[in-house]
Amino acid sequence: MHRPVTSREVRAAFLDFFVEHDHHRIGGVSLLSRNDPTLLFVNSGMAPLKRYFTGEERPPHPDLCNVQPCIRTKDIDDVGDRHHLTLFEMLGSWSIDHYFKERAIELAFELLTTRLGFDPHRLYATVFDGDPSLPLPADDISASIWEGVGIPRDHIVPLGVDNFWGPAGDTGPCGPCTEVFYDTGAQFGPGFVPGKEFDTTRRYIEIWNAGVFMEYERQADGTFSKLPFTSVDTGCGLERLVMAMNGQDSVYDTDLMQPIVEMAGAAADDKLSPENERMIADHVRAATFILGEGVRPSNEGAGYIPRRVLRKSIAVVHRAGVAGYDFDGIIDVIIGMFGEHYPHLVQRRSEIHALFREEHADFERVISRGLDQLERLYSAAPFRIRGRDAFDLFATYGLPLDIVRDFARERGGDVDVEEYEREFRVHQTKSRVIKLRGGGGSEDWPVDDRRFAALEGTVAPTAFLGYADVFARSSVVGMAVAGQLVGGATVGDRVELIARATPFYAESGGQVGDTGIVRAIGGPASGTGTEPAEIAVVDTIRTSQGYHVHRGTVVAGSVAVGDDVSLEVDTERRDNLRRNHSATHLLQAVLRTMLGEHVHQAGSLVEPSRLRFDFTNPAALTREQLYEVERVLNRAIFSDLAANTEVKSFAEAVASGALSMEGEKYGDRVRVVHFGDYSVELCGGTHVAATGDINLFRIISESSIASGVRRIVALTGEAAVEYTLHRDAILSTVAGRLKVGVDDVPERIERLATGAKKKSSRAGAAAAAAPAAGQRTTLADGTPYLAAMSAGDATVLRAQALHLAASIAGPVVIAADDDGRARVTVVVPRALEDRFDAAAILGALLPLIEGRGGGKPGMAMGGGPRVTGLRELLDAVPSALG
Ligand code: ALA
Repeated sequence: MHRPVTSREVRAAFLDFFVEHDHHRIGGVSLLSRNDPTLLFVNSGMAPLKRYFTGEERPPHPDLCNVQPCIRTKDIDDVGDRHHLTLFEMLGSWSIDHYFKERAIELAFELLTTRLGFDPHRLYATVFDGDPSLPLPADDISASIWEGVGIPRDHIVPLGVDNFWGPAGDTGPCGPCTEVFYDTGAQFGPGFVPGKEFDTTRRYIEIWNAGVFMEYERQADGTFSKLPFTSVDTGCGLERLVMAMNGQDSVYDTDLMQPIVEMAGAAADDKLSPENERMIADHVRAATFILGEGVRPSNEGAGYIPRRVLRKSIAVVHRAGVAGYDFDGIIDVIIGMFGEHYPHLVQRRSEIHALFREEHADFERVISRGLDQLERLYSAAPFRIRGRDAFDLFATYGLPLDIVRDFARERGGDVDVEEYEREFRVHQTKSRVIKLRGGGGSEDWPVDDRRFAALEGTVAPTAFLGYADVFARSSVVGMAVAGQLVGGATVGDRVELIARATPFYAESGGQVGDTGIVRAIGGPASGTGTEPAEIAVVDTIRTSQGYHVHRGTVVAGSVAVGDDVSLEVDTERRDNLRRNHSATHLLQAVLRTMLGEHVHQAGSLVEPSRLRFDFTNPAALTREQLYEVERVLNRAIFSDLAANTEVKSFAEAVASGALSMEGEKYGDRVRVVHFGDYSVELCGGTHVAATGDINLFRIISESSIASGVRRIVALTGEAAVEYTLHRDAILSTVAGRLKVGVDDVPERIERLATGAKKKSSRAGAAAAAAPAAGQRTTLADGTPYLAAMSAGDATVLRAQALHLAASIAGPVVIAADDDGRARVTVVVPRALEDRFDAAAILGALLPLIEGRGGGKPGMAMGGGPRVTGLRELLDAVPSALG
C-alpha cells in the first residue's frame, strides 16, 4: 500500500494545475459575508466574487483559482455522516466571460485523471436535465462533452434541480451545473443502474462541482434574467477530495480532521461515541475559524453559529459525564494544523481560547440548569416538545435547539421546530422595536408617536430638505402641547411642531436632531398677539408616521396650525454634526483597513461636540495603532475627498459594497454616501461636502464597553484644534516645572522615576533585611539585648531600633551598609537608662568603623567609612554593654 496523499499536496496539485493553465491565483477572503445581506457566511468560493459574474466589476484576469474556507449552516444537521462538515475548504476555479463548458470539462477530466490519478471508471458525472420548478432549459451539451473526454455513457447521470446551482444567498448569478461523483465501492451500496435512482449519500460521493455554467441571475422576486455573458464556476471540497483519493471511509479519516477527532476522543477518555467525537471535531473546528474572525458568540447573526455548535459540543460532553474536558487542547490541535494557511488563527489564539472558556462557563452556570428543567418538563413519553417550551429554554437558559432536539430524538420524540422559529421571530421583532425606540426622548418629555396618529392620512410625512438646505419656508401642519394635539400655542408653551417640509434633521442613525429657530412669517397670522411668533427648537425627532417633530418653546408671539413659517437650523452646530458624522464614516473605513474586516459598527453617536464610535474588535488598540488611525484619517481629510450621495435600492447598494449596519432597518430606497472609494456606507445622515471640511481629527479616548466591543471618542474641527492646543499647554507647564525643554520632558521624568524607584527599592531591601525580635540574645546576667545587621538609611535604622528595643526590653544595636557607608544606631529602653548609656556604647563601637556620631542615653547614631568593620562591631557589642 502506498503512502496516503496529504491535504497539503492536494491543495498544491489543484492550484498548480490551474495556474499552469493560465489561471490567476487569488486569495481567499474572510469567512464572514459582510456585504451580502442574503448570506451570513461565505458558503462557496464564488460568493465573494458575485460581482465579477454580473459584470459589475472586472476580475484581475479572466481565469482564476483559489482556496476559500466556507461555512454551510444548512449542513450542520448532517455533520457526522461520511462527508458533511460545517466548515470546509473549497478549491475553486473560474472563467469569467472566457471559456465555457467544453474547456471546463476538459480541464476537470485532465486534472482528475492525469494529475490526481483517479480511475476514470470510478467517476460519474451528473448533468442538468431540466426541472419543472425551474423555467430553464436542460443542459444537453455537457453530457456529450463528458462522453467525448472519456466518461462512459452509463456513468453520465441526468438530474433535475440538484444540478442547478446558486445563487449563493437569495439573489445573484446561477446556472446549471455538472458534478463529478466518486464510486467509493460496493461495500457502500448497490451500483448505479441508468434510469434508476442515483445514490448520492453513501456509495457515490460528490467530489467536485466541476462547473456551474453561469448564465442566469436570480432576482429578488424569484424570476431569472440572463447574465450579460457566460462564466464557469467550479468548487471542490478539499476534505472530500482527499478522502476519495486515499480511499478513506469518511472525511474524518483525512489528515484534515483525523488528529482533531482523535484529540476529541482522547480528551474524554474515550467516553464519547464515535459520532460525537466527529461532531465535536467538526464543531470546534468551525467555531475556532469563526471566532478567529473576531466574531463573538451571540444569539443572533454570525455569532449564533459558534454559540450553537459550541453549546452543542459542551452539552454532549456534559451529558457523557466527562469532567474537565480539554477544549483548549482541541483548539490548539486545530490551530497547529491550520495556522500555517490561516495565520489569523495563530494571532487570535488567546481570544479564541477566552471566548470558548466564556461559553463553557456560561454553560456551567445556566445551561445545565436548562437541561434539568427540560428533564423536569418532559419526564415521560411522548417526548413531543412544544416549540414554545424549546424557545423558553433557549431564552431563559441559553439551551440551544439542537440539544433539545437531541434530547427528544434519543427518546423517540421530536420538537415542534416551526413553533420554535415562530417564537424566535416574534422575539426578534420585539427586541428590534425596543432598540428602534431608543433615542429621542427624555424622562420629562417622552416620545410618544400616538399623539400624532390622528394626523395620519391627512398630513403627509414631512419632506426633508436638510441635505441641501439649512433654511426653508413652509407651513405648520400639526402641533402638540403637553402630549395633546392643539391648534395653536403661545409664549411659554413647550410645543411639538410639524411643518409640511423642513431642513431640520431628526435624530436617527446615531446623529442627534437639529436645533434652531422656527419663526412665523407675515405677522401674527392667528391674530392672537402682536409679536411675530418665534419658537426656539431644542431638538428634532422623527415619528413612525414619518413626521419631523420640532420640539421647543414658544419664546415670542403665538403660532397656529396653518401659519407660514421660516425654519432656520443652527448652522454652526449642524456643521459640527456634519464633520463628526463624516469623520465617523472615515473612522470605520480606517479601522477596517487597519484591523480587518471583522471590525463592524456596534453603535454610534454623532453629537456637535464629539463623535463616539463603538466597534467590534477583540483587543484594545495600542498607542501606536491609535496614532496610525489619526494619521491615516487626517490624510483622508487632507485629500479632500468629495462626498457623493446616491439613492438606490437596498440590494443594489449592498451589492456595490456599501457597508450597512447589522441589525439596522433600512427602507427599500436607501442613501449611499461615498467619500471617493475610501468609504461607502448606507446612511441617512448629513455630511460635509468634502472631507477637507472636517479640518482635523483627534481621538480623545479608546476604551472597552463590553467584551469584544471597543469605543473611540473623537473630535473634529475647532474642537480638535482646541484639544490639541490644550494638551500642548499642559506639556509646556510640565516642562516649565521640570525646568527643561518640552523635548527633554520624557528623559527627565524617566530620571525622576528611576530615582524614586531606587529609593523605594532600598526601603524594600530594608524591610526584607529587618532584624526580628527573635534574634535577641542575653548578657551573662540575663539582660536581653540584640545586635544585628540591617539595610537602609539612618531613618530606617532608627525606626527599627526603637521598635526592637521596646519589644525585647533591652538595648539594641543595629548596623547597616548604607550605599557604601557604615551606619550604627543604638537604642536603650528608658527603663534601662540607669544601667546603659546609648551614647557611651556607640562611642565604644565607632572606632571599628572609623566613624563619628553621638546621642543621648536613650538613643545614639553614628556612621563611618569602614564598612568592613561592621561585623567586628556587632561582635564587640556584648563587651561594649559590659
Ligand atoms: N459554487 C459552486 C458550488 O459551491 C461551484 O458548488
